[in-house]
Amino acid sequence: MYVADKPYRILRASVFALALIGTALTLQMSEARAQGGMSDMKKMPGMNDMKMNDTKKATTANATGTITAVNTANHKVTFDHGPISAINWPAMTMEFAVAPSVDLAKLKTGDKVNFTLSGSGGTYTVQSISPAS
Ligand SMILES: [Cu+2]
Repeated sequence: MYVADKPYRILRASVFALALIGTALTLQMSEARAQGGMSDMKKMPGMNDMKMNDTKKATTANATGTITAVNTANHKVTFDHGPISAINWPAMTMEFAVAPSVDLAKLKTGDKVNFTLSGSGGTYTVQSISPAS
């Protein structure tokens, strides 16, 4: 009984592992697509451009999400966020670097928040976080 059961369990474990890899790849692809979409997104001249030394345009965006992790040591926060139309991103869970001015001590997992992003290309930094009503 046990011997006959074992190959099945190994097979099931393999299928599960493949499913996980598939999910990871899909997530990476959607992230890449979101980032690729950046290049033809708004290239609005704005005040932010004046602060930038590089040739990329800075974009700011507002987003809403739920905090799923607070990484105080690296000053990063993970959000399960909704679609961010300003930068053409779908809803996803991801970690962001947070500006030093934002106090992470006030934040905790499960908080529903509004937050703002600033950055260019695929790299965005959270500039502010406030409780969502
Ligand atoms: Cu995202």
